[in-house]
Amino acid sequence: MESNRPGEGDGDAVVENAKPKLKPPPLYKVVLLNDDFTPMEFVVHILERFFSMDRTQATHVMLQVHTQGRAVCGVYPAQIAETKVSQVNEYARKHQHPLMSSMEEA
Ligand code: TYC
Repeated sequence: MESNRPGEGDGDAVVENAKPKLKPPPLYKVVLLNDDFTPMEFVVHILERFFSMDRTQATHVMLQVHTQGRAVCGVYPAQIAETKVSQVNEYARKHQHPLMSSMEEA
């Protein structure tokens, strides 16, 4: 409540509007890298399993990596991108393929 007593008003106080402080969280691209050894079918499986692509999309992205050296599999907030990269790299390692993914700011 405002006080009505003399001397307790806010006089000519100017209240600046505070700048909104919350920036949207940065997003990261998960990038799949080409190599000479990982079977194409395994890469398609990775894209279906970890990036929820259907076979047509997954084949397209796999061929993009194969011909251009790399392709973006998805764009996510930092923690999700980190998890995708770990899952892909660990899964490939477990199956003894050199396939690698990495992340970079979008
Ligand atoms: N270049 C691989 C081959 O010829 C296929 C491949 C595609 C590997 C995409 C990795 O991220 C990759 N078998």
